[in-house]
Amino acid sequence: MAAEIAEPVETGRYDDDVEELDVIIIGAGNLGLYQLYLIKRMGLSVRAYDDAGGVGGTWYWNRYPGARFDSESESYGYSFSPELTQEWDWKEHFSGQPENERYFNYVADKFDLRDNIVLNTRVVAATYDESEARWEIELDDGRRSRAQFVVAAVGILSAHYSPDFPGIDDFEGESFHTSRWPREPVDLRGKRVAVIGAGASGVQVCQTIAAEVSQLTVYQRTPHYLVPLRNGPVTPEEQRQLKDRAAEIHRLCREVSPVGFMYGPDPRSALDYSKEERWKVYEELWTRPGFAKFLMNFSDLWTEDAAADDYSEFVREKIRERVHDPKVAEKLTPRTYRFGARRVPCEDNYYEIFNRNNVELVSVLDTPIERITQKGILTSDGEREFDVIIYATGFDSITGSLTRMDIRGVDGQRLADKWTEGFRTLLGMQTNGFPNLFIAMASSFCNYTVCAEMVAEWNANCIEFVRNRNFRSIHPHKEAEDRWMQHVRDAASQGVAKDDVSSWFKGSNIPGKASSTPLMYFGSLQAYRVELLNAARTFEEFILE
Ligand code: N01
Repeated sequence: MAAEIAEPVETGRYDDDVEELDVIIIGAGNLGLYQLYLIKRMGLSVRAYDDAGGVGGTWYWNRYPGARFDSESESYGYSFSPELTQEWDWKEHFSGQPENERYFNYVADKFDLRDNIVLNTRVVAATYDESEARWEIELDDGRRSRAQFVVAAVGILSAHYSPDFPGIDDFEGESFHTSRWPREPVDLRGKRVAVIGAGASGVQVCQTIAAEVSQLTVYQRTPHYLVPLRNGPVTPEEQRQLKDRAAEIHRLCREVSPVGFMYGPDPRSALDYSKEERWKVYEELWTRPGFAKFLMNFSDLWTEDAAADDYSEFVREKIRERVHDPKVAEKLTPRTYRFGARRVPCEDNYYEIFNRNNVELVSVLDTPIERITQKGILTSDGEREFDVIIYATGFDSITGSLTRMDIRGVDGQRLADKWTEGFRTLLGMQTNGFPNLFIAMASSFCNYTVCAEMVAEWNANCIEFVRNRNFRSIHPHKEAEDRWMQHVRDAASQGVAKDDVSSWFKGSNIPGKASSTPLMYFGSLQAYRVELLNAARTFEEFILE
């Protein structure tokens, strides 16, 4: 049943130098594919461009060993088509990259999207023509296309980031970034491998390769709180039950869980119970797969300081139980911020790899990386030699993939200039001075597909509204942006969200990036949905021309 991964094909057709369209979509990943489906269904001319050689976005690029969902597969799959949900069999509860890539290819085929997708093609610039109220985009091969609307479905984590270590080009071995992993298999067996970065990507790589490499050295800066994933195959009986429950699962994700998962929080307050009672609840939930162990937990773990402190100590205790050497365990234990202040990665056997003789943990807080050398990595305690260096150093999130393009709005203003002091939008959807540009970031803090579907639907409705009412363009008032950005700041000012730790949620993981305003919205998904519905009720926060 699973679709084969299509070979990269060039599907765009150009009769003229400049193709005229109704809608241009930048990106053929999770959000872009659904956006394309919706726009096609409206009968508009549309093309999606993607610099990847295939569809799937994140699940095309992040093909490093061990890459997989940490949302339950059935909640990460689209909900818009009951037929698709019934046809597609997820093989694992937390599906791996190869199957995820097949899923998005299956979607592209099933909904006949391929003819509208141009692969291997990067959008380098987009310029708004005020006199015609149309965008013109320039592609990396010099071709151009024009459309009334542009949906930048470029993904929240697609602009990969590599620190500017001195000597990075001197290294004579092989180097890879997790997010630009080659399509051809990389043989790491018996090699001396360094992994720089210990976030979700680094953790998945390390636990997957530790047993096959001759030496693994993990360069960690800030330790994460990690929770066990507890993945497993979906049995035929579970498959049937999941399909029977599909509508309910999708409703839970959209309407009940504050963060788009298939389970809701316990409304009780942790602080109403004794420590013994609380830790009994934590222990019971700890046996559950994925995020359930904290998303089904007391609802105030994130908002009440004392509750957050308590749960953080519980998770620290779990780390100490699994790592034999107390000094190594201490290096792996977060002390400077609370559980949930950064995106929590899941793991299978990550902590146990540090009990192996061939794995070493280097805390770059104690011994900073000074330079990359011809043979390996030099830290303040000396040089270690490697055959391979893997950079698991993350992303210039949310804004990075937009500001790397030359996007110019009204009066030639550059988007990158507008956001020098920080990210400014209304609802993460549009920004003043850039009419008819949909940022399409799914930037509510939640299970990605759940928010991505809402965002794509909002964009499609908005485009329909503008066209049906014979407006030329839409973009938000500055005052509306001010209101929204204050709301975003307020939502991030409570509980663990206010902890001071480097995070892609805020942009503080990138040196020099403005990080005073969060890039993500930390209110509940339901609050975000109400904001979206209200905005589309009257569009009074928008300038319509
Ligand atoms: O990136 P990260 P990621 N010197 O930013 C370190 C999603 N995702 O690719 O913590 C030394 O989390 C950096 O150190 P520090 C998920 O949403 C999902 O791992 O900043 N180290 C950190 O350890 C996730 O949150 C899955 O101090 C440096 C690491 O690099 C998001 O993607 C799987 C450094 C970067 O960690 C990003 O995850 C994978 C330097 N100069 C990813 N600069 C799923 O399971 C950076 N680092 C679905």
